[in-house]
This record gives sequence, C-alpha cells and structure tokens, in this order.
Amino acid sequence: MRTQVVIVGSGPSGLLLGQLLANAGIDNIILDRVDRDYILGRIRAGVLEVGAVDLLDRAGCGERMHKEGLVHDGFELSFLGRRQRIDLKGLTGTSVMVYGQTEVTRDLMDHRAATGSKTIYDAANVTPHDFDSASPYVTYEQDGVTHRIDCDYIAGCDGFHGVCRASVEGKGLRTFEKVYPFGWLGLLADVPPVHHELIYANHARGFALCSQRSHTRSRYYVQVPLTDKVEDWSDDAFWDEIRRRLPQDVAEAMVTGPSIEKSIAPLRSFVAEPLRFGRLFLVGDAGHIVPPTGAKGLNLAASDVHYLFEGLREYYAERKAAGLDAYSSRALSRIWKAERFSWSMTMLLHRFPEDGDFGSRVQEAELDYLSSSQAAQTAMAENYVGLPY
Ligand code: RFL
Ligand code: PHB
Repeated sequence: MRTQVVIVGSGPSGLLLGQLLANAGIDNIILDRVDRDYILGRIRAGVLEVGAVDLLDRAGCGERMHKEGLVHDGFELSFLGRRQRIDLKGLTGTSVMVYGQTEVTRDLMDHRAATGSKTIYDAANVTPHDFDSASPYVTYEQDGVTHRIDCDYIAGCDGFHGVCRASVEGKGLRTFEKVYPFGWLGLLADVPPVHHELIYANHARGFALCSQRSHTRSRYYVQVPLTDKVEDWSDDAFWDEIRRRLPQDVAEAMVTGPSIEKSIAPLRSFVAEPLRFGRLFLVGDAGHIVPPTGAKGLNLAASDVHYLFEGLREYYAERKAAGLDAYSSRALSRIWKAERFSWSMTMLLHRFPEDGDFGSRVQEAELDYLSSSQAAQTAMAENYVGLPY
C-alpha cells in the first residue's frame, strides 16, 4: 500500500488532521490499535477553545457542535465558601464551547466514513520505519499478517502511551515531566448541571469541579489520593464528597443520580522536545500532557494539528518545507504557555498535603487577589479561552 501521510492514532488529533488533509486532497491512512467503539467509550475533555471550534468548522465537522454545544461566557471559582465569576466574554471578548471529546470524535469519525478515507482499526504492532530517510514506511499486523504502508510523512497522533514517541527515544529526544501526587475521580451522570457555568472549587478537603456535557448530562470531578481505586467509591460516596467541597447553596441545589461512567485519571505535566524527527511528527498527547485543570489537553492537540496541517498543505501545494521545518518550534511555543497555565491552575486549586498550612494561605491570598484585581482575572481569562495560534 502507499499513501502520502500515515497517521498513527484515531483520537481527536489523528481524525482532525486526517479530515483537513483529505479536504485538501492529501491522501492519508489512519491506523489505530483499538476499535471505534473503544475510542468512543473514553470520557475525556469537555471544553473547546475558539481555535479548536474554528478548526472543526474548517474541517467541515462543526455542524452538530454548533447545534448541541453550549457556549459559556464565564466560569466560577469557589474558595472559602465564596464564589468569584471569571467573565471570559467581558474580559477577553471570547467565549468557550462546552462539547465533549466523545462527540467531537464521533463527528470526525462520521465525516471520515462519509468521505471514504481509509481507517484501519485493530492494527497490532504498528511500527514506524526509516523516518530519517526520504522513504519512510509503517508496518502493522492484522489477523496474523504483516502489512506495509509506504508514505511521505508519518504523523504520530497516538497519545501518551503510543509507539511514535517510543520509537524516537535515544534519537535526541528530551523530555520534561512533573507528576502530581493525586488524581481526579470523574463521574458522568444524566442529571441537570448544578449551575449553568463550570465551577472550579478549592476546598480544605481537596479540589472539585462541576462540569457538564449538556443541559441534562453532568460531569463532576473530585481530587483523590493516587492510592484510591475507583471501586472504593460508590456513587453515594462521590455525591457526598463533592457536596462537602462546594459552597452550601451549590451543594443544596445539586441533583444526584446513578453514574454512567466513573474513572480516576492521574495528573501529569509532560513535554517532549523536539516534535519532529525527520519525516515523523509528534502531535497532541504523543508530544505533551497537561493536567486537566485548565481544560487544555484537547485544545493543544488542535493547535498542533493546525501547525502540522499548514506545513503539509504548503509542502504538497507549493513544494515548500518552511512550515514543516517550523512545526516543532511553533507548536512548542504555544504548548509551553499552556503547560504553564495548566500547572498554575493546578497549583492554585488543589490540596498539596506536603505544602501544609503555608501552602493553603498562599493559595487563599492568590484567590483573594484574583477577586480584587481585574488585571489578574484578565490574565486568567485570556489563557482559559486560549492564546492565539
Ligand atoms: P488520544 O485521544 O489519546 O488518541 C490516541 C489514539 O492513538 C491510539 N494508539 C495507537 N494506535 C496504534 N498503535 C499504537 N501503538 C497506539 N497507541 C495508541 C489510541 O488507541 C488512541 O485512539 O490522543 P490525541 O488524539 O492526541 O488527543 C488528546 C486528547 O485525548 C487529550 O489531550 C485529552 O483528552 C486529555 N484529557 C483531558 N483533557 C481535557 O482538556 N480535559 C479533560 O477532562 C481531560 N480528561 C484526558 C482526560 C486524558 C486522559 N488520558 C489520556 C488517560 C482524562 C484521561 C483519562
Ligand atoms: C470536563 O468537562 O471534563 C472538564 C471541563 C473542564 C476542565 C476539565 C475537564 O478543566
């Protein structure tokens, strides 16, 4: 087989890149080690920046998002029983779109199926080869048979545990990492959201977040120790805990119900440098991870896709490599700013037992300052809605 671009990974990065390339007449094949239903079963991000919304529109996949997504003009911070709204629209002129990653992925998969581009699911032992040369190729196994796809470029959109970053270890890859001493326990339920906007809560018992997927589906999170197992948490225990971490009026208004999904995600900051190795590019979670506090994971994947797509489009349309040559530095410049923001929001809102009462007082002082300073609120809002591409 031969194609122009092999995309490893059928998550949001791979699917979005594939759709933009297909629309530009650039042939591509997506390979994933699991199947479509498995990918759609993963409950992840919920907030899209305007840049990601624009890119989905450009890919021709934004129609359902504009119908069903919820435009949010602000969010709230809760601390010491107080509530402080961050007026995103008022401070920056921009809003965010609440529309789940599952739905983004479903829309992209449906469009890909309609445009007839090839996706190979359940591909085992996917391996990139010879990306240092002018003739790279990718092999994979299916039903005991090894297949080979020759290509011009390989896009590593295969997430944090994928094969693409692993295949460049020892080839000049440098990594930067911070692991946080806790995780988020998330619960999805068909109950109306407790508030029309998101609430991020700093509480002595730990962080909590009230998010949503629609007017009838809510997504809630609480900070838990890394030693906790999801089986330790009954639905009732979750609802009791999140209510304890919210202001009284919010806790009293909360509608509870049986969970549809419950899982624990560890929190990590991670960046790989560079993001290009010859004809192999790292994109999205394959190249970087942020803790979910700033809602940046999926949005950074989208900006990487934008930079790489522009480089590939320019290469195929004009035979110029400037955009591809600039991919790693352009993407990393935006990634590090989102890493900084996600880290700072994580540090501001979570309980760090080892930092003791001093750490809590510093957080309270910063939250109090945020409440009284429009400059501080504007800086937070500007980062939350997303820095320009
Ligand atoms: P994905 O979504 O991980 O997709 C990668 C795809 O690659 C496939 N793959 C392979 N295919 C072939 N061969 C291999 N060897 C392969 N290894 C992996 C996988 O099957 C998969 O289909 O990466 P992508 O596309 O870069 O998208 C990034 C986003 O998914 C990610 O940034 C966010 O979901 C991060 N994230 C969250 N972000 C938020 O903004 N808010 C959240 O609430 C939030 N929650 C989360 C998250 C990430 C999580 N992970 C990675 C465990 C919760 C979790 C649990
Ligand atoms: C979510 O809805 O899953 C979500 C929203 C905001 C975040 C993280 C996760 O910061």
